[in-house]
Amino acid sequence: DNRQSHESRGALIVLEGLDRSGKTSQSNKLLSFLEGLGFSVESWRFPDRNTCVGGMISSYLANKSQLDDHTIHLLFSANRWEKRSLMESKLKSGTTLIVDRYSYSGVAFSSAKGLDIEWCKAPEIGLLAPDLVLYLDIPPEKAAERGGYGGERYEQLEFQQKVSQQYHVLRDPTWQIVDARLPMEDVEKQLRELVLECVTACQKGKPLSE
Ligand code: DGP
Ligand code: NA
Ligand code: NA
Repeated sequence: DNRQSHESRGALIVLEGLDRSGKTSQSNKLLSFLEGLGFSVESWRFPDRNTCVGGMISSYLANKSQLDDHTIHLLFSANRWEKRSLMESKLKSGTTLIVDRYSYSGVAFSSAKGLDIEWCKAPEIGLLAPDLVLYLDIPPEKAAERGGYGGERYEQLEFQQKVSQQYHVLRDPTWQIVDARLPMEDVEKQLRELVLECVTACQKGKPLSE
């Protein structure tokens, strides 16, 4: 029985990786998996293009507007900040969040443009810390072969190679690296185990941190 007792919280689980690494498909699969086990769970993604700030980001990504690199960096961060309080209340009320991209994308993509990495990290301070980061590891060349990029601003091999290097610098002990070249079912199986372990630890009282 996986129903939440009143004091147990949900887990903040983040998927990270290059464009075309399979994050979106895997978050959908994790959502159905956890729902099937009776957990309260939602799937989120950043950027959240449905807010005003998200609309500005979306237009920038589609090359319909031009913004200074620092400006767009802060908008991506603001887009996470505007969801922070909802995120906290969901987690505290026992809902697990599977989040497609978070602060690590923020720092990896902007520092790949040459912005100072510490400057990039600063606006993320105070956001909720993920309990688990699932990094879908794929060589940029392999990702580029997968059905083509959608044509948004960052979806170019040379840039994704730089992003990949920056992700490498950002790895920390909350990360689990999964080989995203494996068949989808194998990736899914590994993610399921990692996620279950994490959700259980959070239910048992692992504290939420910033
Ligand atoms: P997606 O909707 O996951 O395809 O993300 C859109 C693009 O924006 C993708 O190339 C990754 C990039 N991105 C996501 N989050 C951030 C961020 O916080 N900062 C920057 N600079 N780029 C980001
Ligand atoms: Na994309
Ligand atoms: Na995606």
